[in-house]
Amino acid sequence: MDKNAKIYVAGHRGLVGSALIRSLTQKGYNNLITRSHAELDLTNHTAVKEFFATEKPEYVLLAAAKVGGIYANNTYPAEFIHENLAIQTNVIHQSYVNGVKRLLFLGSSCIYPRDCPQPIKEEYLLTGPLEATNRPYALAKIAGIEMCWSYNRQYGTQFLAAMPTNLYGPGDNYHPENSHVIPALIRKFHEAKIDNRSEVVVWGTGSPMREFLYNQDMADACVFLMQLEDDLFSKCLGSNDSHAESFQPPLVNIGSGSDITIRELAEKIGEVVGYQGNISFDSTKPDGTLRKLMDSSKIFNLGHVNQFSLESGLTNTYNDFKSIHTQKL
Ligand code: GFB
Repeated sequence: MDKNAKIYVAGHRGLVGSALIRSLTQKGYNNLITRSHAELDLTNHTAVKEFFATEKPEYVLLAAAKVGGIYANNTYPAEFIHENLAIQTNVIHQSYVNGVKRLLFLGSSCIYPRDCPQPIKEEYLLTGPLEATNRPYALAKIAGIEMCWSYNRQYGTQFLAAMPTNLYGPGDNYHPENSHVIPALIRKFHEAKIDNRSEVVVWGTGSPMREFLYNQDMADACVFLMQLEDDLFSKCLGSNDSHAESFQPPLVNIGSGSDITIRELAEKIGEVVGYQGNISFDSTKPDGTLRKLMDSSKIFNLGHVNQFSLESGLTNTYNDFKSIHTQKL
């Protein structure tokens, strides 16, 4: 990508999108296009069509999505499938119509079957039933991957899907119910510390395992992929042969390479926040998938290296939480 290339970051105010802007700016890209939700509703076909026809971006990073944790996915399934299908259909199709050179479509590790062998390789896609709590979201994202694949096959586009593991970091959503586990627990532990409460209740049994990646590492990995030389980028696009014996979707996993239990995570967050009380578990709340550690060797073998440990990432995120949210609580 040329430093002056016109790059559209969809979802630039989100957890990944905001980190993408930082990463691209830091690497010298100076022609970034953004639109807030109020300026451009990506579920509106006509608005997206007009935006692409006017702006003609050369590269697209599709980080706009309806996202949330286990409770939000389970409670608003219609919104998760409808909004995600609409956003990605409009952006991917208009990217094709307007000759976008490369597009990166972001999803999530929940696209993989619930009971996958671990660590999860890209080719395990569509090999088994999905986890029920986030199936509508996962199916929308799988449709997006298939759309990238189909357009590459029929139109010769260069559309790649990147599937991050569970993400966290500054700029996250700290809502008590709709958020993911890290921002939710940061808030719970912080409030318990401030109120001198002796117990924090963590959802589920504490035994599920999760792999976590800091949002800046995710953004740097995305920019790394977009900057690959043509031959390496083409390899990431997998196989365009629909009759190929090996199943190779245009898919790259982006993870940290290790996972921990929710119990261990809660203890770590308690330490970062400086909470002295007890931790208990509410097993009436869903656990979700028991384990979803991804095999990220594809991107690691290309030379990408993550920079942030879980400890340093959690500390940065807690500082972000305090700076932005303490006043409002
Ligand atoms: O982060 P989370 O909602 O995402 O939950 P998933 C991870 C684990 O943390 C689950 C437990 O086992 C939860 O039961 N947990 C414990 C909590 N306490 C809390 C809490 O206070 N809040 C939350 N949210 N969880 C999401 C999917 O699944 O992962 C999305 O729903 C997406 O579609 C995302 O794929 C990456 O890993 O279970």
